Amino acid sequence: MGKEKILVIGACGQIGVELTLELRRLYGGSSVVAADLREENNLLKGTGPYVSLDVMNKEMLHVQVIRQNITQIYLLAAMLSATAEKNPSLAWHLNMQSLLNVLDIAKEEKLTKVYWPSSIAVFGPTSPKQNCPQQTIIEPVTVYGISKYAGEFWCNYFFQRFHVDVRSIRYPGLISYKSEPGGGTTDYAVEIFHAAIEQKKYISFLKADTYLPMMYMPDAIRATIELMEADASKITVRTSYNIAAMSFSPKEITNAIRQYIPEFETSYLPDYRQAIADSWPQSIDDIVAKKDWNWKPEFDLQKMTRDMLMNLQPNLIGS
Ligand code: VAH
Repeated sequence: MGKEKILVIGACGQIGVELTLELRRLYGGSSVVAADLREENNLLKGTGPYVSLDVMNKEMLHVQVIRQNITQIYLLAAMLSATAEKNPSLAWHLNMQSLLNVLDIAKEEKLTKVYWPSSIAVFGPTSPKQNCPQQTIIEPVTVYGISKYAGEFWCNYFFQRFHVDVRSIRYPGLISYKSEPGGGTTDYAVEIFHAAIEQKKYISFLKADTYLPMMYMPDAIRATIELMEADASKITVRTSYNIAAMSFSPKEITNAIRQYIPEFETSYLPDYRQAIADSWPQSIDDIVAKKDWNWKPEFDLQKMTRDMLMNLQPNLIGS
């Protein structure tokens, strides 16, 4: 196989920044082209090529794939759950057409691989709340969940029908310190760290006991790359893999932070995002990912909290 050339679309988003940096660390800066509608993220500057690109402009995207000799595409651009509820038709259009543009081009240009993230948001209120399995009743009630579940079937279709090697993971809520999340229902779990450090208090838009599946970004990035590097013969799921690391509530993460910032206080003012969170499972069964490609998380709530605070406010953490 010739030298791989990766295009990361949505490279300036919460996942995109860290995924681009890790792909460049593994494969070399010049082998990973970062693309986004937005201005290049400061953390990416000087680490490899950057192109301004609108994934909804299929012709322009096709030109870039050919011009840059792209062999793999990671498509991370999407409108997340909370924002999508405010713009249903725009969210559906962006989340679906971007994927169809990429899958069509991958088929035409015979790309070696495509990555596209799904989410535990595909599950709805009729799915099991605890240890929600890979295959079960799946009836999404959010635009984001509907678009991600539909996208999973498009991935499976392009694999079965056109042999496009597209792979996908249903991410839990992701927590990171390098780049801001954008418009998600789980974003409270990132905001709370910044509020704890800066104001010593936080107003949570979810109730104290709202349990959700969550994951620290380093685990999510490693899972993505392990899935993409797995031998194709090991991949038995061509919709999207469940993966899990931990589940916690706003109350629990507050207590974890208070171990380092004792005076930190959280108050609770649920908003429209509470109904979105209540429609999702509280925990995920990822036995299939463990079996197929040896998935294993490394960060739990305590380890994540320590790492987040160590990176956001080093003097908080003793030796
Ligand atoms: C969101 N962070 O909140 C995303 C994620 C499981 C949630 O997909 O929309």
